[in-house]
Parts: sequence; structure tokens; C-alpha cells
Amino acid sequence: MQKPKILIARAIPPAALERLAGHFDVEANQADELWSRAEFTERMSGKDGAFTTGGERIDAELLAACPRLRICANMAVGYNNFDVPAMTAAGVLATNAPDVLTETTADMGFALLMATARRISESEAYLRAGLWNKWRYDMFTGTDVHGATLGVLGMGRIGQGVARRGAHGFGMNVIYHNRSRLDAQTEAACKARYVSKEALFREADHVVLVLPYSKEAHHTVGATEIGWMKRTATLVNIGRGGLVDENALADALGEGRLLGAGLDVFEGEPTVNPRLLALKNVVLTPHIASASVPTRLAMANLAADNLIGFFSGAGPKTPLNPDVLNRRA
Ligand code: 8YV
Repeated sequence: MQKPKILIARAIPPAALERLAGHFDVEANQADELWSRAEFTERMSGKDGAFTTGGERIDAELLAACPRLRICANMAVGYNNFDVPAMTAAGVLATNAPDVLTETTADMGFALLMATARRISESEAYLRAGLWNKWRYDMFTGTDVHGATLGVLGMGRIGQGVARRGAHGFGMNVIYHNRSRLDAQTEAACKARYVSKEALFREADHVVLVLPYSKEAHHTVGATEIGWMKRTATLVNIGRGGLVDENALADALGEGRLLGAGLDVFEGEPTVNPRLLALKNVVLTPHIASASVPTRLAMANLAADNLIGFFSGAGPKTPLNPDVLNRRA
């Protein structure tokens, strides 16, 4: 029997590629070329399945060009690159890669929070530039993390991980806002109190954004929300760049209306708004929140499990539109 044909859109850990090659007729991209939309569509057109990362857009237009396609497995928990309703309509299964990256990503949220509050990047740049010639009482004085109020916007698995770190590790007073309130047991485990969005921005000393991106969530944090924040507060974004109006943020950071920001994701990434690059009080990292060696391997293996499970009949582990499976059954 012919093996299903799959496209692996980007370079992936070799161990995951080896597994996939054992099950499928694989077209890989270990050279990690960035294909144009036309080239990606062309390569996808004869495939039964695809291994995608967060960057490949799967929408009605692409699906129309790929009549054989039955599954796209994303190596990311976020799936704003998928038009899930269009995939469901086309009978194409969508899967993502949740859970395996929760703690690693929460670690990074906390790392950015600390680096921002304690001005780590700015002070390191100063030292490396050879400018450090004496101690001063107010040199790079930042703000405290321990005992401060942590506001988590988006209290899914990763948000809860950030909240637990703050509450249990740093004695923080944790408040959160989410589309729906968590059950009492989960709130207790995170020692977190539910507040309105406005109260979160007004009360928090450190705000961490961990909500998924959708059109409705575009610029969740704009001039109004930033205006609610304390001048001594920090903002961390490990969700998606589009959640924040970067120009409003740059205005506030530049005018001293906010102490600092820690950003792992950007509206036009990998291009970064030059206004952010020019500011000292912002810590910038290139979308690496899930980037530990074991976690990236686990994410790739979960995407591979989804492809292998789907085609073997055992079933995918983390389907986003399981209706597609029921329809096929
Ligand atoms: C990925 C992420 O590394 O999982 C997500 O949603 O943002 C990151 O962990 C990125 O999307 C590339 O796949």
C-alpha cells in the first residue's frame, strides 16, 4: 500500500523527522527555506497531510488547491495560522501541540517579567559597552517582583503556570482576567483572584499576556489599557504580537508612563517595530518562549503523533476540530 504523502513545512528535530519518515512518504524542509505562499501551496497540493509550525497560513484558498489534504498538524499550541472553520468545512483535521510546552513557556514568561522589572537587558548592555566605572545607589534600580501584584490576562494552562510561579515562588498577590472564570479549585491552586479587565490593568504591578490571538483579540492592549496601568508597572507579552498595539506601547515606554515591557512576540515578526528597538526599557526576545531542547522535541513529537495516529486509525491526540473525524467515521 502507498504511504500517505506529507509535507513538513519547516526544519524539525531530526528524531521527529526520522519517526515521520518511517510512516510516510515525506517531503521535508531541513534546509529551513522560507517558501513563498505560491511555493508552499504548490508543495502542499499533492499531499495527504502536513506538519506545520505557527507560520504557515491554512485557509480556504489554500485548501481549495489541496483536494487530497486530510490533516494539518501544528507544532505550536497557538493556531491562529489555521482557519479552523474553513478546515472543518473542507473536511481537514487540525491539530495543535498543547500541554508539552506549558511549563517551559511559563518559565519564559517569568524570566521576561524578572528581566523587565530588574532591567537586566539594559544593564547588561551598559556593562558590555564598557560604561560601568563606579557603583551608584540608584544605578539600574527597578521594581520588585516578590510581594507585588501579578496580573495574568488569559488564564489557560500557561497563564496558570505563570500565576503559580508568582504565587508560590515569589509570594505575589495574583489577579487574573479570562473569558470565563476558573473553577474554585483551580483558582485556589494558583492563589488567583478573578477581576475585571480594567481592574487587572489598574491594580497589577506586572501584567503578563498569555491569551490566544484571534481577530477579536487584536490590540487587546492599546492606549486605553496602557493608560489604566501604573507608571511603575511592567507589561510582558508571551502570547502573540497582535495582542498589543506596539505604537501605543512605544509611546508609553518612551514617555515614562510605564516602567518597562518584556516582549517575546511581535506584530510583524520576525520584523520588529523600530520604535521598540530604539527603547532601552524593553526586553526583546525572538519568539523563544517554548524554546528548550526537550520541549521543542516534545512539541515536534506530539505533532508527529497526531499525523501517525490519524493515518493509522488509532486517532490523533490533540484534535481541534474532532467533528471532522466523526464525519469520516
Ligand atoms: C512556537 C508558540 O514555537 O506554541 C506556540 O503557540 O508560539 C511557540 O511555542 C511557534 O508558534 C512556532 O511554531
